[in-house]
Parts: sequence; C-alpha cells; structure tokens
Amino acid sequence: MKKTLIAACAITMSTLTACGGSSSAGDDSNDDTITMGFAQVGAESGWRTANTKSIQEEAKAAGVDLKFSDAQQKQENQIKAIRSYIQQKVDVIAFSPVVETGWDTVLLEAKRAGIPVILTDRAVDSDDDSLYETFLGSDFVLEGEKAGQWLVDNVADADVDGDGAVNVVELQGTTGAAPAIDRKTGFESVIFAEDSISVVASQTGDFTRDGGKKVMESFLKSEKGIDVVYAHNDDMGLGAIEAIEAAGLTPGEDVKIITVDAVKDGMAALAEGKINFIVECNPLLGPQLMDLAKKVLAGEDVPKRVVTEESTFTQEEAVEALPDRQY
Ligand code: GZL
Repeated sequence: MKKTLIAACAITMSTLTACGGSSSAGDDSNDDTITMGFAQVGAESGWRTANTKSIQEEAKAAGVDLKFSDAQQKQENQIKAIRSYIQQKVDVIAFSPVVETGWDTVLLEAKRAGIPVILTDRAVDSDDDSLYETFLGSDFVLEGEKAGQWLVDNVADADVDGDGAVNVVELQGTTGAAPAIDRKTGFESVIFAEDSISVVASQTGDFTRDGGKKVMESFLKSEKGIDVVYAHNDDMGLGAIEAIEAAGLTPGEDVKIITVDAVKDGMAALAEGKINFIVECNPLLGPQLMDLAKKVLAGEDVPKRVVTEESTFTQEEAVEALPDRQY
C-alpha cells in the first residue's frame, strides 16, 4: 500500500511539473527570474529606437526575462499585447501608452490578475491611479516651457523678417499623446507673456520625419512670413528642414527651429546651425525601469511618479556634447 501511495504521489508531482506547475525539482527556470511584458509604442523616431534599446539592454543586464512587443503606434495593438501578457501570467507589465485615454478596462484586467503595471515615458489620463504602480518619465509641460522660454529670450533674433511679429508654426506630436498635449500646453503658457509671438498654424506630424516634412510643406504654401518652427520632436524638425531647404530657404537662419528630444541626428543638425535650440527628453529609461520593477515585486514602496533629469542645448553646447552622445 505504502509503495503504491509513494508511487502515486511521485506520478502526481511529475504530472504537475509537466503541466507547468511550479516546482523546483528539475525545473531549469530560476524561480527568482522576473518576467516582464513590455508593450512599446512603435519605432516612429530616433527617440523610440534609443528607448527600446535601453529597455532591452537593461533587462538583459538585470536578468529580467523580457517579452517585448511593438504596437506600430496603434492603441489596439498595445491593448492586445497587454492582454497576452496577462494570459502568460508575467510578473510585471510595463508600457508607454501611445495616447492618454482608453486604458482603464485593460488595466483593470491586469489588476484583477494580480499583475502590477508600470507606466514608462508617457502617462495615462485616468481617475483611478490604483491601476498602475508608478509613472517613470519626463515632465513634458516643463519641456514645452523650456522651448517657449528660449523663444521669449531670443524674440528679437526670431523676428526674422523684422515686421515686429514672430509667427510660429507648430508640428505637434501624435494626437492625444501626453507629450503632444503637454509640450503644447507648456510652450503656450510661456509665449503668452510676449505679445509679438503667436502660433499661426499647428498640426500633427505624428512624431515622424515624414510627417514633419509633409506638414511643413503645407505650412510653407499656406502661411506667409513664417519666422519659427516649434516641433514636438527632433524627427519632425528634421523633416521640416528638408521642406524648408526644398523651398530655397536656409533652416536656422531664414526660419528658426526649436525641437525636443536631443537625439544624435537632431544634435548634429543643431551643431551645424540648421536647428536653433533643442530641449532634451531622456529615452534611457531602462535602468530605472528594471530597478522599479524589482522594488514593486519585492513589495517595496515606490513613488507614484519618477521624473527623469533633462537638459537643453544651444548650437554651441551641441558642438561640445555631440561626440559623447549615447543616442
Ligand atoms: C517622449 C516620447 C516621444 C518623443 C518622440 O517621451 O514619448 O515619442 O519625444 C517619440 O520622439 O516618438
């Protein structure tokens, strides 16, 4: 009887293990390994490429098993990815919400599954902040304020045609995205103080180089006396430069350009005088994300918001900084 009972238990245990039951016996996966599901926005810009690289490299360095998806800037794809991570029973979910709204349902599903969620890069607009553990990223309103302040401080130089009016065209980021909404808000709150500055046209270029080029081409046809371009990221600013040069104008001189990000291509254009000022937005969130994930899973308290340190660059500062830029 006893032998039969022991044999029966052995069979049960091996069945459990074979069916994926957690058991250390013969299990080659280390139980301490954190499995993270990351739902990325897409690969729309140099910033996003650097952000993805940081997350993937730091997951490897931290021994985190990373499941990664690229949503091609579509919210429905990010929601599908989050649902698949819930089904896979990952330990933690992290993502950069492509837009601010429409997340409560899927985040509630994660909460009910007992899977903590960390927001990186972009925030969500939700009344229920229990749906995520923390937000790690930039203060986009401050980034917009820094861009506006440079223009106010350089308003005389920006009045390129000397008519006393500084006409700004704005290349907005993805419609509904936190950086697009907040960079616009911050910029407008500062230029409001200077009567001569006005935004005469504003349209989304979806954070892409091609989008920035196409919108700038239309602005050059529809708007007279453009003095300044305010682009919500370097990639759209670089697209605008192509359109400005194709129109026979000199970017950085005939039209002043202010952008956000400070990725290598943007810094190169700044150093050669085609862009006039860049506000940095740090994409290297990998180290802090892995650290926050470990703390959350260890049951440690983490701040509800972790804001990254960022700088700004003039043309002279770009010449100095460019050789050492990591991204
Ligand atoms: C900002 C990030 C933005 C970048 C763009 O944190 O979400 O998205 O500024 C990127 O370059 O596409």
